[in-house]
Amino acid sequence: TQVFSNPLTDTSPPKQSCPEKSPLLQGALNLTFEETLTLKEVESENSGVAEGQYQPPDCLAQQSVAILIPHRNREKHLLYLLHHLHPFLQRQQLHYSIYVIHQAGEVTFNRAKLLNVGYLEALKDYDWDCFVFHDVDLVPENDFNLYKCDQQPKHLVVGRNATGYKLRYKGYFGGVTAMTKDQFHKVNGFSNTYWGWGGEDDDLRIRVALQKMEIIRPPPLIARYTMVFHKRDSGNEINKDRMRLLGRTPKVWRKDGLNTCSYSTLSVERPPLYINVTVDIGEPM
Ligand code: UD2
Ligand code: MN
Repeated sequence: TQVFSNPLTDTSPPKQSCPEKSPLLQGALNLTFEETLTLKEVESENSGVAEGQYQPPDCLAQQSVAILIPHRNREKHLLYLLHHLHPFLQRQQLHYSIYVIHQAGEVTFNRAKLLNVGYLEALKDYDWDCFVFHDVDLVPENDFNLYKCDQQPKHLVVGRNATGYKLRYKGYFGGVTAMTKDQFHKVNGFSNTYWGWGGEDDDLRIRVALQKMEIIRPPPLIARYTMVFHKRDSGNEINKDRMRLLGRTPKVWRKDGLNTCSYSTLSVERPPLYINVTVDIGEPM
């Protein structure tokens, strides 16, 4: 567990809570994606971040938030996201850490299981209030889109550039979502059984509905994202089994999720801007 100040030696006056609404917010942002951007530059722009973690310097954050990013072979997207997300979160006056959960090896990608691993690993560092499950290629366009948790699970991507900023379909719950520690625990996390592209976000929606929770969204003009262009990755082919899996979720969710997520952590590295958890999550059965 991270210690930020030593109460025995710290003589600074106790901090006040940060205001309900941060005075630093700017609203709609002008995003850039420079081909020549480097990690060194992003590091020097974010000197307040250490080992992936940040605290507002002069007030006590309203929430402590772990950002979890599933990742493999998308280094450029990760760089763009770090570049935009760090200042964005700092303007929101949050205490946060960014975790990148990197799937080792070449077997089929499993976004949902990586996010379960991220939740379990992040809780070893700190008792986070809130978890944001975040695609590596989605950059938020407006900092009124608060990365805080609410009374109900929150879907932060109403629209994005490629789809005319419209909700893709009713109930859509992909891309970027925020759930409290308790909300996510209550649904037993994500399913571990979705290998390849698709279905895992709908599965989470079913779990949320089974707990009589309701998905909330910020206003469409705020919940906007730019998705960095990409093709389908090799190793993440469409999951043809996803409809069948979705049919059995109500029966199996208690026995498929956080409580059955087995993996081995290969390394946990802490470069300045994120915590890099490299994990072997096994392969489809
Ligand atoms: C949609 C959803 C996404 C997820 C996916 C289906 C949106 C905006 N996003 O994304 O949340 O439900 O469909 O699984 O609707 N990744 C890697 N390396 C890989 C493959 C995937 O890092 O080789 C990660 C990365 O964080 C990526 C995410 O997985 O953003 C989702 O994969 P995608 O971007 O290929 O899928 P997409 O855009 O259709
Ligand atoms: Mn994508």
